[in-house]
Amino acid sequence: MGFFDRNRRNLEKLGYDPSRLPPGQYLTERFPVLHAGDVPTYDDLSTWSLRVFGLVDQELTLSWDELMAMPQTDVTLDIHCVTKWSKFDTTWRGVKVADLLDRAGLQGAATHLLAHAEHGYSANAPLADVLLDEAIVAHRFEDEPLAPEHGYPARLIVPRLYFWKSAKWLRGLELISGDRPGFWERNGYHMYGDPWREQRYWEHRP
Ligand SMILES: Nc1nc2c(c(=O)[nH]1)N[C@H]1C(S)=C(S)[C@@H](COP(=O)(O)O)O[C@H]1N2
Ligand SMILES: [Mo]
Repeated sequence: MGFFDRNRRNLEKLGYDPSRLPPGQYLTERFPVLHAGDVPTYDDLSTWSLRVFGLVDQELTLSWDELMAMPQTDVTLDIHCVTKWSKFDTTWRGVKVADLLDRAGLQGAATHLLAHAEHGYSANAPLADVLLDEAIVAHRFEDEPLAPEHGYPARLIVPRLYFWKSAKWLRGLELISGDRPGFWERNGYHMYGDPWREQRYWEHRP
């Protein structure tokens, strides 16, 4: 029996419902770090801002303090990386994307979100997925500020989709009409990325 089968069988022994693990994934207790490029450093959050723009009535540029002053939500979720590790019951705190979009005035023509991060990283997701209650701009993980390598000061959390959609070092939320590929999507990853359907890569790659 190979590593993946043993890992899956071990779930029950650990007290987890094995159906929580999507196909082709293994469970880890660790928190691997995965990204392209360097980890940005922030000496001073007074220069940080989060821009909400595109198909909104009122473009927003929120300061760190303004983001912190918004209602805060705690979410618990299982994360699934396209490189096959999953981690259960991670807890995050942050501001609902839905609240940010309400505040900016989401326009009817918007169908998708393109998240923008430091160093030009981006990731797309349909609006329906980022309007879920668990979709947040997170600034705490397991009751601590985010570690630099996990996205400090803030990252997007897109529940239910592969974790590459959850952009670390988030700086912008762009509302667009029609789908547009982000960084990994332009490099062969799936436009949607549902772990339960193993939508890892494009089905027809050039
Ligand atoms: N800004 C940025 N966010 C990113 C990435 C990246 O390269 N840059 N990689 C994504 C990928 S592929 C994964 S699996 C997760 C990993 O998050 P972690 O390092 O906190 O585990 O971050 C996602 N967010
Ligand atoms: Mo990933």
